[in-house]
Amino acid sequence: MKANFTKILALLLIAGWGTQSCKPKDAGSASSSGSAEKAYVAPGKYDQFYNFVSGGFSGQMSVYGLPSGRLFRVIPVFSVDPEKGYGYTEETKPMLNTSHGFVPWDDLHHTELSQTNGEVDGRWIFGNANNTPRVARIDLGSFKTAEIIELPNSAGNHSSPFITENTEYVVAGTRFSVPSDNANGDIPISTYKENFKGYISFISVKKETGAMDLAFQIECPGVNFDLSHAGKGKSNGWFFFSCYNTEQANTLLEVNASQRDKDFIMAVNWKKAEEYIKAGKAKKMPAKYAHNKYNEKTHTATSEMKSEVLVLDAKALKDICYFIPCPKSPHGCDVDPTGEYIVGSGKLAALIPVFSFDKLQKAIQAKQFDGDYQGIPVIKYEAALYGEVKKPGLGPLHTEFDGKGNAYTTFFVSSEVVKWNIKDLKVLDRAPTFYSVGHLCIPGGDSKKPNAKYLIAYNKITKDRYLPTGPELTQSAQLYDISGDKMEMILDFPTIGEPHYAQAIAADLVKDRSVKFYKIDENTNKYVTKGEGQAKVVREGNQVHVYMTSIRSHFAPDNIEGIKMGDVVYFHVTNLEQDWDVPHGFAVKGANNAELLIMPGETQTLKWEPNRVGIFPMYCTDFCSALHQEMQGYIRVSPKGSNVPLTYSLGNTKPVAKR
Ligand code: K7E
Ligand code: CUA
Repeated sequence: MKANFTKILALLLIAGWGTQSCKPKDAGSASSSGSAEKAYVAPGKYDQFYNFVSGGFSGQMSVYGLPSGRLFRVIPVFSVDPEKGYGYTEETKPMLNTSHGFVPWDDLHHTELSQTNGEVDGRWIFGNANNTPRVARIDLGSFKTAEIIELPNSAGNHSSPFITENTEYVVAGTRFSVPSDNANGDIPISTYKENFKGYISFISVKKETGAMDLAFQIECPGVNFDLSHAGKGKSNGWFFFSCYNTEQANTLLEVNASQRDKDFIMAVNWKKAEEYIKAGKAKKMPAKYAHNKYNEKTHTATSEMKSEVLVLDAKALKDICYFIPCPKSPHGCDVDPTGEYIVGSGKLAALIPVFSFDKLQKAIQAKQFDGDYQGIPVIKYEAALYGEVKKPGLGPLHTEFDGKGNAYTTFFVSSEVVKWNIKDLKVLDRAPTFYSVGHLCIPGGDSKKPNAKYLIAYNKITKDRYLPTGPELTQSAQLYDISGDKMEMILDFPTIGEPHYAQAIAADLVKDRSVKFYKIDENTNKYVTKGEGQAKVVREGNQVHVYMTSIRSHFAPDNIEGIKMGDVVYFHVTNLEQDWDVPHGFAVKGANNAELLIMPGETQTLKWEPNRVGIFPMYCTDFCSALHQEMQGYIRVSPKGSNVPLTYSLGNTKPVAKR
């Protein structure tokens, strides 16, 4: 019977993925013009919310306004971005350094805003790199990636970057179990069960500055950690991770990791883990991981390679990790605003189990265990279960909360959002999505205080919803008004990359902290030029450093001669503007590089190795004034060994460069 059930669900999943067989009946419907007004934000008016949306395989995070759905910015995080020079300038290259060297891309699935007392505070937002495991912190003053930390002993950092209620920790669980980094990894893959381990990481976050550090890891059985959420309120001090592949399969997971009737949610007592760390119970493990920081004064990133991590052994310590059975291949793992209810969403389950934190605590005290799983106690399902939502839909993935006692769960296969009551577990409303929704977001929807005016569904497949654009169609977001009893769709907009999780926050908590420009007096970049009079060109062997300034509407200098073949030229361009919204760009013909896009008061460096003799134009790429098109210059490149002296000028001045 069980096997049959699994087969049916598997078939449904396949069908849903490929052909839209589960397309809702009223799939053609759009929001009516009346409800469209609710999403209308008049030209010149501000939106009520910022929406920070993960870009999936774009590796970036995009920022939209709600309710308008207008795109404001794409923040480069894990992927190079030629538009902004991120990962191309000498200053930003170190941000993408890892133990594998420079990695120009990643897959960002989840965004998580910093919290104070369980409420979103608008200071930072975190993002996870799913491929080469990393966590990034983005500063919501500058909307720039401020810090990236790599995670050792991990592969596929998926259950991340979820945070505790005062942002004490950002956690990250490994999706792929792997042999630990310091073990011999040159072993048969079929020895998974003996040799592969699952590590979860706790990254500490400094209260004032946001500075991250890898505080400790916990070594756990080799399963796949999928998602996680921190306890809050009464369950603060605990973390919950969904795990699948408790079968420990290493091949054909779609079959082999769907065998067991129940997988697990792992409850982690992180306060206890902290005590063990203090008591010296962790072992120091050699590990290699990069920690990259961007400095707002030098406008330069640095990358430091770390060599050690503290590891606690869940099995030996016995009381920091517990497994709670959860049907079946759970994905989302969400905790309600009170901290009492933990919702597990089994992708192949026909119900949603809701666990009770109080019952979990009692079960632990009374040792209501069903044996253990590789040395970790397994709590009896019924002992931790509050109840089950019956027949909610097909393929539940993720749940958010409105703070009024309701939960909203997405269903990938049946393409819908379902609203249900947490207390009586009754379904209250369903709304179709177009199509195959993954994550959803309610502003503050995973915090203690949701701001539940809107719900946004992020859809994987759009099929016939937009104009065709070749073989790949856009993914999309759909906005619902949830202020009433029934969900009402009011807007539908395409997204950048593949959206997974997103978070939203009241605009007032972010907009006033926005940096307008950088003070030129505080610029301590090694190559800053604080005025046109200090602009210069300096030769150091075959390296030529151009200390250049930009201001509306010229560069200083704008004529440079005496560059020779074989030279490596560094243009250190300082934008002298001290006004909001006046970046200058900088590009040179033939440079194997992106442009620079330099914010007011900032210095950025473009490296150029000319490959031929001749005259090379350079120009400003950002339309900065009426005479932007005049903001240009020339560089003369001569043959190696030529005796053309190194000179530079602006207007009539033509000083000879000092050696
Ligand atoms: Cu469900 Cu990677 Cu959070 Cu996507 S994950 S949907
Ligand atoms: Cu500066 Cu255009």
